[in-house]
Amino acid sequence: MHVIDSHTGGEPTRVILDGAPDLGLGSLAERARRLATEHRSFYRSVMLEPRGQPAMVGALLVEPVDQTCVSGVIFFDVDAVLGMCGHGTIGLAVTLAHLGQIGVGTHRIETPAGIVTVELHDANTVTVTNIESRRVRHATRLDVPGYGPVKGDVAYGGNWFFIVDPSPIAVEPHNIQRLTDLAVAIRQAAIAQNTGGENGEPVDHVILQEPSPRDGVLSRNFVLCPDDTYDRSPCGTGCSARLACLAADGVLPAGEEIVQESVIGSSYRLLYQPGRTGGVIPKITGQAFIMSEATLTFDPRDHFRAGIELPGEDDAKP
Ligand code: PYC
Repeated sequence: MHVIDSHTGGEPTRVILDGAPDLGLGSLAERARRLATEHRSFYRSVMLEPRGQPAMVGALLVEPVDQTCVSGVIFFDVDAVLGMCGHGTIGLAVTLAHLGQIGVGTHRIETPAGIVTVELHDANTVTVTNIESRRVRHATRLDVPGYGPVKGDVAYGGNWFFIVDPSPIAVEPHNIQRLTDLAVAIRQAAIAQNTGGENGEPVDHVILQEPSPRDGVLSRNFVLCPDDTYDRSPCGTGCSARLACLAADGVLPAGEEIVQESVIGSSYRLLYQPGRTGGVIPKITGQAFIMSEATLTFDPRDHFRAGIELPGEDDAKP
């Protein structure tokens, strides 16, 4: 299995070029469902330590249905198949450029959440135009065991986010463990209290947000991913959900650019245009860098060939 690893603002992406199971035909959403239900051990083996690393997102290249797209892609982390992934799309565009498959310019990529476009500005800098993003609940209250009531918005940006602004815990690197514990408790409460998308979609990510102390940077976030790691980048789909909230609150006009940073200080430039159905079309600009090109091997004699699975770990999530 050949892979290329990159990182976008510190968040790793592993693009799988070959050697993955055949997901058959159908829409990308159907193939993503098949990956999630029939090939869980495959994608976990690629993401888990020692072959993978915490916070890594996989990007499986598949044939697009829409032949105007340069590629189809299904993203996943160690715990879930994702609808879309912003940092992963930036990493994918830089990887396709590295392989000589795309050049500077605009290209379409098909994801389970819909078609996104990437504008490659140079070898590392990419603007992703995401699918239409929307806020579905405003200032909704959750009772979070161990923490009490927490208010936040539920918004969609290709994944489902519960967004708390301002964060009750300072969004600082020394607080990462406390932020993680709070965000996990919020996600569990959102699921238990049926506080998700319009059609019952469960919240899969949590954002704890606050103003940034840095000049020219609007805000800083901590983003919890489905695998309980935090996004080292400001999270492209999370920024999309956040833009939908800023637009719905009337505090950010269409076309005005802001800068969003992550808890480790990596940043994206963001803006939106109005969407067709009342939401926003986000544009996210960031940079990715290639880190390695590798061949993954799965030696049958290796006790840990499927990754390190600690007892109870794979069934601990809600
Ligand atoms: O950038 O959208 C994103 C993302 C989702 C999970 C990790 N990164």
